[in-house]
Amino acid sequence: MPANLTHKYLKAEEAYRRAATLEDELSCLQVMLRDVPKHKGTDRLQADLKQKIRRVKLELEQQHQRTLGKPTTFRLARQGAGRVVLIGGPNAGKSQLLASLTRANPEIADYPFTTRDHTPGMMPWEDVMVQIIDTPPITAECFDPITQMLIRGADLAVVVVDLGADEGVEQLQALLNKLDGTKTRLAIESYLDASDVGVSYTKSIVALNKVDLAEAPERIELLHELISHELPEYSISGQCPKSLDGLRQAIFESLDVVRVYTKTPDEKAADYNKPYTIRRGQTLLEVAEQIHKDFACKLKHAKVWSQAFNAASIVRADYEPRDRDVVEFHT
Ligand SMILES: Nc1nc2c(ncn2[C@@H]2O[C@H](COP(=O)(O)OP(=O)(O)O)[C@@H](O)[C@H]2O)c(=O)[nH]1
Ligand SMILES: [Mg+2]
Repeated sequence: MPANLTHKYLKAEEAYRRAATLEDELSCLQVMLRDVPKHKGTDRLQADLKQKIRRVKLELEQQHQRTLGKPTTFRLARQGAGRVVLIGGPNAGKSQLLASLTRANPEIADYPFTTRDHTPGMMPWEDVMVQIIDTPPITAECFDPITQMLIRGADLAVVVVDLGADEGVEQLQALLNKLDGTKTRLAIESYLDASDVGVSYTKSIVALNKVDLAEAPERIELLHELISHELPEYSISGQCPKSLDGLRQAIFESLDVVRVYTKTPDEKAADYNKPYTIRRGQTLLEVAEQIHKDFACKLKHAKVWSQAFNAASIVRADYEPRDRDVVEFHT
């Protein structure tokens, strides 16, 4: 046993001995490796710790895949104006970001693989809500089918990159490679590749996370030297709500949502508290369907107050609303 091991090291070693879960084992080993005095006399101990960490990580991933193999169905109702999925490597800060953007309470910890499940939350933006879903980490070894399914179905994927560790850049590369090996991939816009059956691209952005740390600028530079990707990037700190304004706006704008406020002929003003939301390019028919299934069939015309016209206009059901139009339906 090498001499002059710190108190912190010995405490972590004791906790490691008593660790009940693989997660606990891993976090203790990581503390031990950080705290072991770095000199020739501890070379063997350092190598030993690194090997143990590799082994526990492998076991964790196997455990993770076993538990994922079990559920065959997974249903998470769509809510709000759109669905956004947070993806990334271990420890990137996905759960922290979900907690900062929404009112959800995901588990946040400084060791990998804390997110066992897919946790949804709702992000308020102006007068709409956007559904945000936290996911387990994607690594070279592990990309669970539920996350894949969620990415495919999402309106936007936010790739969270860890600028707090040297591995952050590798993890991004591993994630991009992993997805490129499947039929679910990331791109500037969502589309289905017509020439390659079943290959689907989901609109994505990159969130460079933990810019509050001093090493962040260097790691961004490294990322740009090593990885060429086409996705828009946003620098954020999940722990600093103020730094998230740009990301929030980018998320909302990427959904390409149009808000429509409705009023009845008797009402003087529209209900501005609860807009109906449709995708840009959809018509008044889609709004009517959200109000009531039968309503769309009965629709004769509508009166629209739009910033695009000077005065109220009478339009037909195939009218494509602009954001923040006020609509009065006539049946
Ligand atoms: N410095 C810093 N640390 C962060 C930030 N966001 C998350 N972390 C830390 O990074 C670790 C992993 O965060 P977590 O959200 O659990 O990562 P996940 O595995 O991607 O869900 C935790 O110790 C967080 O406190 C950030 O913006 N800045
Ligand atoms: Mg997590």
